[in-house]
Parts: sequence; C-alpha cells; structure tokens
Amino acid sequence: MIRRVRLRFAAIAPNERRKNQPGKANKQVDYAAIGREAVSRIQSADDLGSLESLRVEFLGKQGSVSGLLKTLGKLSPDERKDTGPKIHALRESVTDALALRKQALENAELEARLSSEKLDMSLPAPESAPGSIHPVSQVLDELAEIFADLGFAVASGPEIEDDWHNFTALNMPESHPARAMHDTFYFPDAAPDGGRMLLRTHTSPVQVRTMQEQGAPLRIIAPGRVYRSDSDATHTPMFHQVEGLVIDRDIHLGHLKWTLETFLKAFFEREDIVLRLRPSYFPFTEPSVEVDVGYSREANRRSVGGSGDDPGHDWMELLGSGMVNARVLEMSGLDPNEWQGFAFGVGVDRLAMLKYGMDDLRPFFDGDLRWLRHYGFSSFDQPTLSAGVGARA
Ligand code: 2NL
Repeated sequence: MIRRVRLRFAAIAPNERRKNQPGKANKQVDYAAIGREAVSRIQSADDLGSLESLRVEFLGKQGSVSGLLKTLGKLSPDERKDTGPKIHALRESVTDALALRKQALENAELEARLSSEKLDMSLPAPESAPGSIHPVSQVLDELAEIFADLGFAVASGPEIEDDWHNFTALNMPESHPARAMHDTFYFPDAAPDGGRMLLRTHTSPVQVRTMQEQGAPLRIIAPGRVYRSDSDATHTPMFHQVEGLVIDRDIHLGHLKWTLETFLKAFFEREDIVLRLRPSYFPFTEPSVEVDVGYSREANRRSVGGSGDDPGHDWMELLGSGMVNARVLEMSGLDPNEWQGFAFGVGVDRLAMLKYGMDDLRPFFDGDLRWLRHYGFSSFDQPTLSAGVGARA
C-alpha cells in the first residue's frame, strides 16, 4: 500500500511537482497520508463501539472525510480534476477498511460467544403448562360415546331460539310459568313469526327441529348449553343438558327403561345400578316418569348403586322422561297414529358432579385454573367403551 503511494508520488511530472510546492496558493494536501492514518486507526479499533466512533469521525455528517468532500464544490474545475479523485479514493479506502474491520470484529465476537457458551443437551426441557379437558367436556364425550354404541346420533341446534321451538312446539302454552320473564332470558327483538327470541331453556327445540327436518324413525341425543334466569348455590344461569329422543313405530316405556339403565350402568361403570320410575308430569311427555337412581350413604359420600333394601340406602332423582306427547309429535310434523317414542332429559353438570365427586356447581364456570388442574382430564384419555368411558375410574 505504502509502496503504491510512493510510486504514484514519483510519477508526478517535475513541473507539476514545482507547481505544488509549499507556500504556493494551493498547497498540496497529502490525501494518501490522511488515508493511511485513517485506515491504520480503523485496523486497530478493538471493538464495534470504537469502530462506530471512527466511522462517525470520518464519514459522519460532521466527519473529516465528509468535510474534505464538501471542499470540492469550492474548487476551480482544474483543481477539482486533480483533487476530486484523491478525495474519493480516500473515502473509498476508509469505507472499505471500516467494512473489513467490522466483519473481522463481528466474527471474533461470534467466535468468543461460541467458545464461551455451553449448551447442556442433557438438561430437562423447560416446563410447559399443559391444558386439561373440562369435566363437562369429558362427560359430554362420554355421553356421545355411550349413546353412539346404542345407535344414537348427536344432534345440535341454535342456542338463540324462537319461542315457538322452545315452548309452543313442546306443548307449553302462553300461560305456562316457565315462559315468564323471571325464568327465561328474552331478547328485545321479535322472532320471525312475531313471537319472541330467547336463550333456549332446554335442548328440546333441537329435537323438534330434527323431527321437522329428518322425520321418523329417529334416535338422537341433543347435548348442549341451556339458560335459565336462576342463580344460587345449586343453579347457574347457564348449564348443560342432554336430551334423548327415540321415535319409531312401536317404541314403549320398556325401551325407555332399558335404555336409561344401560346408559347409567355404562356411565357410572357399575352393574349394580337400580332404577325407580315414578309417575310425574311434563307438558311434552304423556305419560311422564321421573327416574331415580338407588344410592347408599357411606360416610356422607354418595355412591351410585346398591339395593333399595339396604339400611342407609336412598333414592336420588336424576332424570325426567316419558313418552313423547302426541301433540308434540303432531306439531313437529309426525303423525302420532303412525309414530311414537320416548324422550328424556338430564343435567350434564350434575352427572359430572356425581361421577367425579364435586360438591359445588359454581366453580364449573369460574375458569379457575387450580380447579381445572384438579378436576380436569388429560387430553390423552379419550373415553372409549373398550378402555372405559371414565378416564380416571
Ligand atoms: C327434565 C327432563 C325432559 C324431555 C325432557 C322431550 C323432548 C321432546 C319431546 C318430548 Cl322433543 N320430551 N324432552 C322429556 C322429558 C323430560 O327433561 O327434568 N326436564 C325439566
């Protein structure tokens, strides 16, 4: 480098050399020397910070090389022809040196990091918070699994209903107390037929819609969220229900009893389930029966099953059911002289509490992670009839 500059200096013609003698009007500036000095300082910068300071010093807005470039504008064309290339060469050598040194310093920094940082491949992976399946979801899956095995399809429908599908079609007249404002959440807008829109109070409207759309025969369950204007220790404004409906030509109460018995034995995973059917009343079934399950009280803990003759044995009301009211069939578009069937309804949250031992309904819907970690299910434990529907049973 130095040799090249000397050669260039030697190449200047003698008259030219004379013209540039010190003391003359345009005194010779040794741009090559300035460049050598700058490049040498750049090459000895020992970190990226001081390299950046040098860049600013030379090439920044107020930088020395930038300053030299600015002087070009004030020179005569002749002077510019001579000085221009020198200043540009200076700028280029400074720019190249900066880039070269920057690359070198960055490489050194990376080398240092690679040799000092150690990655211990034998360390355990950081803990990740696994999610869990809510008991209600788990029970809904179990119900779908059990009833699928009995030939039931899962039906679904809107949670925002009109009052015809929620009440009228289910033989609940205008005067029925369940239709009162203090029991049902109504929307301010009118339904298409002029009635009111509401949050469904049961999943029965799903069954009505399915009868209308698919006709008979039919074997469905309708699980889902339902809403009632009710809130205390045992009632939440939203809860879960599953209803079942079987329509065929010769369905009778015997089919209902066998179906519920088979369902409850599979759900609670025990054979000693005893059922008691009591006459009851629902507007949508006739006759209507309430289904109680026998249970024994051992140390205040409920366990389903046992015999009605045991001391300390009691009955627990669990399901409502009956033969579908002929008027409901008719309103759903089925001929009651050709078709008949049974229906039942049960609270999913209550089923979950009984099976998995929760004693309070309200935490179901609080979203408290501590509760979910305690009562939740692993997503790997899918309920199946062969492996057992209760993931933790
Ligand atoms: C309960 C139990 C019940 C039904 C629901 C039903 C549905 C249709 C036709 C006839 Cl589409 N019945 N569902 C039947 C009996 C009981 O629910 O405790 N409800 C208050």
